[in-house]
Amino acid sequence: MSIPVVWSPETRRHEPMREVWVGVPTDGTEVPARVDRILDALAGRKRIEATSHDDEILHRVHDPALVEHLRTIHAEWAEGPYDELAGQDRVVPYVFPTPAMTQGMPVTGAVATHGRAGQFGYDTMTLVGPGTWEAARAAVDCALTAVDLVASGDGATAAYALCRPPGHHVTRQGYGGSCYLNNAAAAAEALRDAGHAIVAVVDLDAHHGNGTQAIFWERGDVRYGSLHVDPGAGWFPHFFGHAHETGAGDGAGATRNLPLEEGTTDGRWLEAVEQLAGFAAGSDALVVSLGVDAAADDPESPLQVTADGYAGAGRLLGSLGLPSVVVQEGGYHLGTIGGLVAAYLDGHG
Ligand code: SP5
Ligand code: ZN
Repeated sequence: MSIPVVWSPETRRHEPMREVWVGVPTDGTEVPARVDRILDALAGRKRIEATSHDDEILHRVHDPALVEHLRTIHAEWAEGPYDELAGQDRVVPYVFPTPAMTQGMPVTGAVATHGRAGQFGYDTMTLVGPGTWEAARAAVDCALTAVDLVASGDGATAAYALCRPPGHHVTRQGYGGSCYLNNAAAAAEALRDAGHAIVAVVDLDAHHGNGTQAIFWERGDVRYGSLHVDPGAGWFPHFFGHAHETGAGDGAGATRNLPLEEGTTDGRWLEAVEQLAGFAAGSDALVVSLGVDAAADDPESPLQVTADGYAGAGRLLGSLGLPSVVVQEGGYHLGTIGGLVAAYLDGHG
């Protein structure tokens, strides 16, 4: 039986328009058309619209203050003078209370909207616009509906959630990297609730999923394994994703990072996927963070993976035979993303 596709029309409502990169507005890459390109390529599969879920799971993987911030911040920004004064209709932070500023002192929440933006947003590339909340929240519903399908025992041993915007860069209390809410983390938490004692998250996106890693860093019941372009070679998210990051406390040894050289092609990439399949083996359920931005045509990464590579990854992870929720992450080349997702899902089976 082919893997069903869970989606929501609401996920089209986030329109990033711009990403402020090194201080300069550039065109947004994580565009609504991604949804339709992927849907087109998956036209032959059973399609299920996401159902609404409450915030209970979301509030366990995120600080409720982050969730409330994302729900309300754009309306608050729109009431302020930012569009009129600065020509900026979307939320962009500019001061960040990192340790460079705080030095361990108690931090008092900022009153100004433009100050508060930097308490939750950790980069300038991830703007919040009028439909961002609705889309991000619908993406979480896609992930949770996919878990329902897999957990209900009605025959679906795998389901694909067409989540947009993506989520793996979102930590417990901070958003960035074109992500707002961590869909894969919500799926992993929901699979735990469904009775799966150990859940493995395998992250195939070209970038390290620092948010998912952070959320489960000290937990032994959710493992996180990722292969990605080496942050040590100068790539986003820069500060995380090195091989020496392996978890702490109860989660010691439950994080695995496989940084890859720029230009990595299918052979070496699939060896790394095989290592991650070994890392996930023995767990009770699987979440795949399926970014297809490792592909050769993708503008956001220097990895050189082909559709055959993604099909091979699907076969390696599908052959674990675990209940699986495949969650969409990145992938920005509109001409090829649909085919890459289809290749992975065909391989996973
Ligand atoms: C989910 C996901 O794949 N997020 C990746 C975010 C990484 N973005 C890094 C951007 C670095 C600079 N890009 C310049 C292009 C500006 N449009
Ligand atoms: Zn990515």
